Amino acid sequence: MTIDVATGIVRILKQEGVGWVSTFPVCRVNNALGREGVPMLMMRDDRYAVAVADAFSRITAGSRIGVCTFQGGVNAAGMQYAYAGMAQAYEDGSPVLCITDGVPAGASGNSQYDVASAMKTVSKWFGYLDKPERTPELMRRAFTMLRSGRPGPVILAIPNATATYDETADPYRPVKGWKSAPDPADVRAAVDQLLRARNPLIYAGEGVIYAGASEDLKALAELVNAPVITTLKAKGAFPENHPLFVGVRGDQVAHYLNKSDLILAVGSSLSPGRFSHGIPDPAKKTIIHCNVDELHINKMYPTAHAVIGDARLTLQALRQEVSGRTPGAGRNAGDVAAEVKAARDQGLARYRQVMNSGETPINPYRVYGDLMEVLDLKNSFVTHESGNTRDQLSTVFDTLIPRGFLGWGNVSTLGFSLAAAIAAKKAFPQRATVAVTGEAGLGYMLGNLEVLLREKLGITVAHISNGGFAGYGPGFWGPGHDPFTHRVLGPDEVDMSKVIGALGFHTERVSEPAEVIPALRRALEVNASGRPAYIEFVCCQYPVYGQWVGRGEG
Ligand SMILES: Cc1ncc(C[n+]2csc(CCOP(=O)(O)OP(=O)(O)O)c2C)c(N)n1
Ligand SMILES: [Mg+2]
Repeated sequence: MTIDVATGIVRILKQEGVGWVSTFPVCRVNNALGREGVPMLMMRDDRYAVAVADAFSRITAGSRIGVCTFQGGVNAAGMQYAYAGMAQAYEDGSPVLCITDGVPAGASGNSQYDVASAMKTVSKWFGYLDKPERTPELMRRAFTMLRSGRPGPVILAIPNATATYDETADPYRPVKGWKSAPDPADVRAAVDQLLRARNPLIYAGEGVIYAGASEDLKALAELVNAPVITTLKAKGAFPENHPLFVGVRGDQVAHYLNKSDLILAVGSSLSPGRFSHGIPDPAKKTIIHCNVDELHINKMYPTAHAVIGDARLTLQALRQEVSGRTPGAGRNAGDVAAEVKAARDQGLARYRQVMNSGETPINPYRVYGDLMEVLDLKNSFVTHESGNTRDQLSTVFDTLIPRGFLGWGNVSTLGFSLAAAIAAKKAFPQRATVAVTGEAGLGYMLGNLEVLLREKLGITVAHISNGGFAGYGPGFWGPGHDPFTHRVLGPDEVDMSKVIGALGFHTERVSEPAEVIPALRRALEVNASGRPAYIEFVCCQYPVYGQWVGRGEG
């Protein structure tokens, strides 16, 4: 059977279980998506087309691959705008598939912007379909890259979507994806050190979530009786009501990072970027680094022992080795759980206090505390924005299931929370879904709010409305830092609930702390029937949250 390239790609996507594709027009593959009956989620700009697909891959831990299309080729306007989304997916290692038009043969060098070189900087793999017969080959490679090894975006450029080939010549079979198990000698060496350590700390990264290894992480932590911290992106990899859970950030996390003599890092790059901890006094600690590949080994800190392989297989091997060495009993280390509880209680005390605050304007922690009370934390999804909402929620929000909360951003691009909430609704339609944002994130989202109405996505946008970029307030980062770029029109000047209400959202404006819970309940109830909601919480600026440790200035 002779078919055109676009149709071939779409049929392969169907074979790979792709149920919908996010897009911003125009991309020639879209015609075949329409003809073949694959729903398109049309966003209102190209960056969000990428971000929704990216977030879908993250939220489903790569078990369902998010796919997007956008404009490319000679008129790469869409791609230039989508670049921000791809850069973010690349930065955070998200296995998203981006399909775009390629520059046709004979047209290279026509525009200033060079598609191939730009795309190579933001992808794990960039494929250019230079011959229609290669459609199955490139799709196989794409899904191999997406489902195996270190996750990252794959970009395919299709220069001629209407060229034809024989579909039966190289029949496509879905790609399974492969995992690697660690070298047993490395596992033994790691466990030697682990059992010798006085104060080991488990440092869990997002690789644990991608590997579906949360249960194994819990079992290992219990076996070695060691406290656990997670990165922002791994928040939820370990149940945050577990007695061994220390936190993502906060004084108690700093305490354990400082106190530890051994760090067992699993599924984390250990890169002290903008939004993660560094390792304080690394030369005085033994760092055991379990990662899916070598890219991050010996990167910022000397690795004492690397254990290279899939996080789940690694954790299982470590468990087995520890059990074997300690006749099933694990590591006897005293009452670690009681120490963790005391440290957590102390570290969280000042936040717990403001979670009950009756002050006006409302303290943002009051909103977070009330949100935790209203939501079923085992059947909901919350995400933050760039700014104080990230810093505050990652300090106090209790996440009980993997991806009950999406932490994101090695660097964090404003506006992603809306994309994350949309993707969460697509992934788990039954879960209450809340994006918490400040005014900067809201500004990025505004054009895309229409999508929620059109697609009947019952999501609540909770706006911590504080009239400015609170983290950039005068003097917050010391004299001279950004005090000139922090004020925007706030709740006294603009009523965003009216603005967004006029679009068709259920909206409320809440100024009284006692109204936070009832307003959230009303919003979630409206969401259940597919209507989006926006709540403006009139809040004070309160740039107080747990700090990142061991990174110096910056
Ligand atoms: C695309 C992008 N540009 C710039 C930034 C830098 N940035 C981070 S937070 C922020 C302002 C946040 O202010 P707001 O949304 O009001 O949140 P608040 O901290 O007041 O709660 C800015 C400009 C960013 N994260 N992403
Ligand atoms: Mg603000």
